[in-house]
Amino acid sequence: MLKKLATTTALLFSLGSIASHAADKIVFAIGGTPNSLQGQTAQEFTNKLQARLGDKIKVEYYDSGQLGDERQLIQKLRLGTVDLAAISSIMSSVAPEFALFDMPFLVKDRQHLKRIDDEIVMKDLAADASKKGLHIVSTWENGFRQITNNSRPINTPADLQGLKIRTPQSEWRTLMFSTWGANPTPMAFSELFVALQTGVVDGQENPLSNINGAKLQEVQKYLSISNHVYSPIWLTASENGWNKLPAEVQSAIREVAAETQSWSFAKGESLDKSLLDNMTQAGTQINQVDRQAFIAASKPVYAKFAEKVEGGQQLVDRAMALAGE
Ligand code: EAX
Repeated sequence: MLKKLATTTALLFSLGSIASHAADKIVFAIGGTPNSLQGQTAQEFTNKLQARLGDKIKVEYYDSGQLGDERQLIQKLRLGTVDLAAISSIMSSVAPEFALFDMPFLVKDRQHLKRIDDEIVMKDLAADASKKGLHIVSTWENGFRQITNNSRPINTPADLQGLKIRTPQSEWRTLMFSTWGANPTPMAFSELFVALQTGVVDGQENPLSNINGAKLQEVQKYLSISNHVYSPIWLTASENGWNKLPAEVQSAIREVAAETQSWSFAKGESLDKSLLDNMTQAGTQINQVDRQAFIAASKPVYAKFAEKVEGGQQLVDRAMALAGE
């Protein structure tokens, strides 16, 4: 009897583990809203991947943090309850080298980003993430980030003095904003609308498509175009989860993700233009920041990166050398 019970238990366990790595579905989740660029990109990827995989495997896609914010999604990747997730600024909390993308005014344009992706992200940063158990599949666009707030137009860092600015849960983004004189308040994106509406924070910084996707302009008066950071968003799996996928599913994901990259850069470029027009018409007060004043005030952030992250200075130098003319 005891033996039989033990055998049954063993059988149940093995069935359980087969079920949790079932090859018949891929769970994919993001934190952003459906009409943000990351939401549109993730939907595009889901549609193409589903078409490519056919009926055998169902791609189950969840947006708007339904399965958790990005921090929780990283945990779920590790646990194996989520197979793929789009992870943005908080990637530097997993592997500090990713804070390269938190060096203000480093990425010049999308061509520059593409070169950084090929030469640095996929060669070096992906290896750094891998050591922490995460597998970077592809780099998509979250976007060039801009500052909004309810107090005044931001022209120079002095205008940020005393303002409570929500940042993602990234120590580097908070360092950037405190270096500029603001009072940074990290929180999950899903909590942001209410925090702005109730005045818990005065402002925030995000790409236009995230601002528009979450209707933040309804609770913000001023938009200051700063392009202070280009945030990529990484299509990410856990190393364990990825290695369990059949080779043909891995290559389908990789190839569809690479096609989606070009789609996301092109879409990001067009949204940056159209959304600015939308927001002007909606009555948001828009200005351009004094870029030189911000660059001058950003030196301590670069210095800290070189000091705290092993090989940090080299990463910055290599990324800058890829800027072209
Ligand atoms: O889904 O937390 C943030 O501000 C990031 O831009 C995130 O990607 C939003």
